[in-house]
Amino acid sequence: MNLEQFKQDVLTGLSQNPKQLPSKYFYDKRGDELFVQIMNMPEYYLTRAEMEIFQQQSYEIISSFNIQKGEEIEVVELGAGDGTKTIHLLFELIRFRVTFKYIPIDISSNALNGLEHRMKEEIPNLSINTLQGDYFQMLNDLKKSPNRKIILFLGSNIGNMSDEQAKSFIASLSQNLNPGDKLVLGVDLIKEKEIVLPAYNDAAGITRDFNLNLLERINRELKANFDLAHFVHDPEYTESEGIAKSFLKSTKRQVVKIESIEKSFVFEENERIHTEISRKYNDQILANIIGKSPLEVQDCFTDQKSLFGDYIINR
Ligand code: AVJ
Repeated sequence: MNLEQFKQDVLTGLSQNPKQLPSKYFYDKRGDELFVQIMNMPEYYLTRAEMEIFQQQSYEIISSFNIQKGEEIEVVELGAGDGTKTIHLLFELIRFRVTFKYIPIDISSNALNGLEHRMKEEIPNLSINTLQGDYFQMLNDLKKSPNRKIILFLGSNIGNMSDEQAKSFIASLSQNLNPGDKLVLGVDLIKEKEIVLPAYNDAAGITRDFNLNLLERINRELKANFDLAHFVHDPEYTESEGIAKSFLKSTKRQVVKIESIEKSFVFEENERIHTEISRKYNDQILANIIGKSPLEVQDCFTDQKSLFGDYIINR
């Protein structure tokens, strides 16, 4: 992570009214660890629901790819993850004797190395080609390949984007695909507050620690003096909007100094910093995101409780 960019983003975000910080900065070493804990907590249904889809419907998912006899494909995953969902899909491709290459793309070479190691343990003769770098840069390089590509963007990772950001992401993605390529897009589905809000406000306080860790990171990396005892985790969700939002709320009037940018920021009592959005989807919202791009929805696989959806989208 680039320190100058981090300084700039913190300065810009905290100078705004209302204050905000980009959620991508959650993921330092501690943040990565806390996110693994989040995925394992009882309230965070997303990971289990998508896992169920891949465990139970990988055959139907690969059938939707319409792979021809003798066709070679490339399975390109955006964001390395831990591979535990993807492996079900790869096992199914192997069972049907499909020739494929697995190409995970991530900005973290650490994450890629871990993933490659685990995948090779499960599938010793797996043809895997990890790519470290920017998604679109890498996809552009892959565009030359004559083989059809299946792009995986799982885990509701698109959820952290605003609808505008998601639209431009989908537009850039489609520009880097060839006709016939497909996208498997994993999204959390809109549902009642009683289920969604606890996923972002767990009883054990792991999500609170995850959110507050952002301030700890700023303290450490930008020499700031946020007093974590005077900020609280403050999430909200309304089903009509379909967006879970996380905030850090100042419990008193306080001034925070950030030495490395030579700036101080005043926080009023109950003033909030907006730290994350987690967009939930349905067919209409996805249709709006896809808009006039040359993509079209083919199918959607959901878990038995319809908590989560994996959309099959055609280029
Ligand atoms: C990694 C974006 C899917 O929004 O559900 C989990 C991140 N933040 N708990 C999500 C997250 C707080 C997560 N995504």
